[in-house]
Amino acid sequence: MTAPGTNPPAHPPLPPSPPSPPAMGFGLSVAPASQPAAPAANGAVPPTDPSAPSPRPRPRPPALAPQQLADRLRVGDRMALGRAVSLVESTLPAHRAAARDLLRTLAATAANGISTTRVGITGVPGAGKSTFIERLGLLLVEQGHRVAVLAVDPSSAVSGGSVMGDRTRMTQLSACPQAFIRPSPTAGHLGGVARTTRETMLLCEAAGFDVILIETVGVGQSETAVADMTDVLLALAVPGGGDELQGIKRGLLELVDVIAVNKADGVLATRAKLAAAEYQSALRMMHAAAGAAENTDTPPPVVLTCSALNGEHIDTVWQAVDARVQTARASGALAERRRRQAVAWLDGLVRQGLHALLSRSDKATQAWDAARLAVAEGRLLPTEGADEVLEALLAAWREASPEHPGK
Ligand SMILES: Nc1nc2c(ncn2[C@@H]2O[C@H](COP(=O)(O)OP(=O)(O)OP(=O)(O)O)[C@@H](O)[C@H]2O)c(=O)[nH]1
Ligand SMILES: [Mg+2]
Repeated sequence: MTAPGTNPPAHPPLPPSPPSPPAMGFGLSVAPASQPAAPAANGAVPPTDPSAPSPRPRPRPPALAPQQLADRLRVGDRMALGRAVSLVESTLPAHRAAARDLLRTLAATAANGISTTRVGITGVPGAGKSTFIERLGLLLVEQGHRVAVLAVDPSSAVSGGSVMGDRTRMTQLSACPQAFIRPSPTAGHLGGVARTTRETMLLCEAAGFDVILIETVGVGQSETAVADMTDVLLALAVPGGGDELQGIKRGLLELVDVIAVNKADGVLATRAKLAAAEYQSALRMMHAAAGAAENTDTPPPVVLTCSALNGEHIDTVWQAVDARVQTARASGALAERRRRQAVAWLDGLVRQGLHALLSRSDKATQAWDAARLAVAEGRLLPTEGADEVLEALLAAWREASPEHPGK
């Protein structure tokens, strides 16, 4: 790492120090080992440059009280936003508590949150999501928006990187002061990633970012997770070898508002148009069938083509996305959607919390295992088994409560 002939830096960057919560406030100057480095002014995680002189340890930034952090965040202080995001991404109990305080403080004075636009962008790996977001982000900034780009990426633990890890597709946008780009946190569990993405979204909105773009790879439950936290879902498709609908899952068709067949350029231009026509007719049929069954009058998804590489028709795609949001905003459907999402978020957190409580207790997990076995062998009714497990959970909760410090 160190060039020949140069002295090794006195303090190597990012030593794997054990997690240690800040003594007070939100300085986060001693970030847990799992934390990303402190964000740069544009919100990007700065690259560690081993050749950079680092003669003295960097002084710890002064700790910020929740109110101070909230105040700085509200005036768009990007450093404060970066710190706040690190805080919500942390799993340390002290940081979790501080993050909750911060979010509560911000929510208490939140302006009309519904004036922001939250867009989910999905598509198979390599569909061109990052290239598209770079183009769209720059277009939106040109129009006077402030744009935050986040990610929900359940596969990051497997791939070892994040969905936007390379950033090479967003070089211009990441240099733009009106944009804030945050790759997905490294936690691989979708529930955890989705939690921090939601919280980060709220922080970005409090900091004045009015368009939030959330990228996700089209695998597993990540599309549903993204649809559950955004106002509108855009799917990027790629022109394939003919059977276009193979590339798009049925479940997704029920979630998506706009489909853009990307890479409509060069030799792929004709195929992209054909693919779009196929999507369009299939969607119309499916939509008519679903509408008849459910008696709904939501409009069918819009299908378009674009080239993120050449920057063609990005504006048309945005207009379609924006039109959906504006219509929903005017009719009250957007407010209703966000209310439902908030309640679903609550439900998910409670379920996760219960599950975590259960799995932290040996007695409760043993009771569950025993009940599953007994139910499978027909010795116990599921209803009785559930009671036993919940009893054990209750006992675990009592043990973990503050009156019982020996948890
Ligand atoms: N021809 C053409 N290539 C494109 C277009 N958009 C993206 N690409 C290329 O497709 C490849 C993948 O692009 P990305 O933007 O990284 O795709 P992605 O969907 O973000 O990929 P993941 O993050 O890995 O899921 C790159 O080589 C891009 O240059 C396009 O409109 N036309
Ligand atoms: Mg990408």
